[in-house]
Amino acid sequence: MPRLNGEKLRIAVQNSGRLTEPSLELLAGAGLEFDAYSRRLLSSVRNFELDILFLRDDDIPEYVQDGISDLGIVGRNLVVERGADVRELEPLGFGHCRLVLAVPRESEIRAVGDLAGRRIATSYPHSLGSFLAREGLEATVVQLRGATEIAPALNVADAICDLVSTGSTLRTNDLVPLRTILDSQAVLVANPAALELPERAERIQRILVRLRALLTARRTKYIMVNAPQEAVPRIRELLPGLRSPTVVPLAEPGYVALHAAIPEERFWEVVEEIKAVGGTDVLVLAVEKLLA
Ligand code: PRT
Ligand code: ZN
Repeated sequence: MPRLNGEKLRIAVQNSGRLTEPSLELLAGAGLEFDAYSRRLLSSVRNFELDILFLRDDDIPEYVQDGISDLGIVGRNLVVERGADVRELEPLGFGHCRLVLAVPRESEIRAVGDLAGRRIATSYPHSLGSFLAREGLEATVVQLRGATEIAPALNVADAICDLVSTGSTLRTNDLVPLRTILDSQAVLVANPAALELPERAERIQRILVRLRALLTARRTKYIMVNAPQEAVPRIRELLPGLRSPTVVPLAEPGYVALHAAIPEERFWEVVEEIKAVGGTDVLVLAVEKLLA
């Protein structure tokens, strides 16, 4: 059941954990004004018809699926594990991790196929079960609620299936990764029925536009570069900006400044190429919001 037209929109956010700060920072960065210092169950956004619900991350997929909240910010890993019927609207660029199969360094298990007939400890039984089924493997799934990484040392399991971000937990426990079964990050999810109600869908869309403007801006750099006039055609080809770059004449005859917004992932490559064709004095600025 979606929440009814006219009722305030709700977004569920983890109440205390890894995703809490980046989620709130994202909402604030998108221009939503609210007080979250006390982490009550609910906080009202002052300048948008939206309430923020603070929940355990484990509950968020179901709350959004059941329409108690229209939107949620949660790890994709949990959405997949719960098989929640929600729509993923946008990856949010934080909370990156991988669900990984790992074994003790000294283990004779060398490949995924060697897991047949073995015990695998995990708090992701559903994701692991689907992976084993896809691979046509039969293994015993040992369901744990946490501290999966110590299961092999305790001889509770021969392998583990757990989330990894830096890999330091694996190293500390002398475990080595065998295979990644899911790539995850925090995602914005929506109740599918809410997306079918025009008035709710329209408000969800407005929030999405604000979030995307911020996310795109975070992935973009604004660069200004000085160059001799004759290098402009070549530099223009190098700049993958929104439209063509802005070209401004400099006081020094024969010189111009080029301004353009470029994607962060191509930044260094582009700067090197610009310098190679005569560009100098590269100035780089962060972008606050970007609406294409
Ligand atoms: O109380 P609540 O249920 O709300 O919180 P929680 O303890 O269940 O969740 P929390 O805050 O630990 O994680 C929330 C979400 O963060 C997860 O669902 C993932 O989407 C995401 N995330 C990103 C991670 C990690 N990275 C991560 N490294 N969640 C957990 N870990 C754990 C992992 O389980 C392992 O124990 O960190 C350890 C490995 O980390 P590295 O850095 O040593 O590899
Ligand atoms: Zn949790």
